[in-house]
Amino acid sequence: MNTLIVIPTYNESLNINTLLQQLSLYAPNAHVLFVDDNSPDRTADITSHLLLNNPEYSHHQVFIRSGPRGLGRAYRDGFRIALDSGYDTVVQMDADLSHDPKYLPTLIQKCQATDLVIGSRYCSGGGVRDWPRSRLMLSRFACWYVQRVADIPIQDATAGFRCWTRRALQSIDISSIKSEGYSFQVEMTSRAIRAGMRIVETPIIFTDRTHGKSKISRSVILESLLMPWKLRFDHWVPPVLTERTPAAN
Ligand SMILES: Nc1nc2c(ncn2[C@@H]2O[C@H](COP(=O)(O)OP(=O)(O)OP(=O)(O)O)[C@@H](O)[C@H]2O)c(=O)[nH]1
Ligand SMILES: [Mg+2]
Repeated sequence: MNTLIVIPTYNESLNINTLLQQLSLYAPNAHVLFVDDNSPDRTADITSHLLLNNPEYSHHQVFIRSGPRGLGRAYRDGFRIALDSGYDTVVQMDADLSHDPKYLPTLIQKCQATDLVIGSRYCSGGGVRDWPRSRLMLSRFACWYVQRVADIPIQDATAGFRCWTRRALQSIDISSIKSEGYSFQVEMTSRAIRAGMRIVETPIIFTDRTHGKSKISRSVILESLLMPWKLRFDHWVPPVLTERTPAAN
């Protein structure tokens, strides 16, 4: 089974070295694709330098995007590359070490028996470490809101630590996903459910980042409030047919 770990990066230069070491430890056979948006702190250069100078990282790559930046944009490109390159299993995770690579073996192994595995903070056994109370409450509210409004029966639908099968990613028209922030995860989950994919949550302990800054913005929060309503409405509309049977003469 060949696995690609897709990691979007924006100003994560202080985290990359530790992340690469941890990835080698916990997922030595996986390939890694960093998708960088021309980070001003030179994350892409620093990462490329580390990859060039360590033979054990020879299968890893850095993809530098051009055009407007965004988490959703980076994931859309990363998933497209993963599918075009023929990977069977695709992991997505943050670069800031909030997603502990020690969970990778479990995520990848559980994915063999299902379509999508979500590393979940809010299922039994999961949790969050070091977040201020206000941040935890915002995150819990977001998950409750998504469950209710978009009718997604997942306890941590905003989670960004996931393992997808090729089949699950192919079941989603990724280029038509519009979201940028947390909503990207929610929209992908909703589409996977609509496509009949099986989803399993596995507990993780999420730790707040120690280096670098969060990229959460007001627009990301606004999008998170609106997107669940769009998804709820989409449930009422039949999927668009992309192929037509030629009319009989
Ligand atoms: N390529 C790219 N990556 C991004 C962008 N915004 C965020 N990221 C990356 O996406 C991941 C999650 O972003 P974070 O800023 O950690 O957001 P968060 O995890 O929701 O919030 P905090 O953990 O509080 O910082 C990290 O690896 C970021 O570097 C972007 O515009 N482009
Ligand atoms: Mg983070």
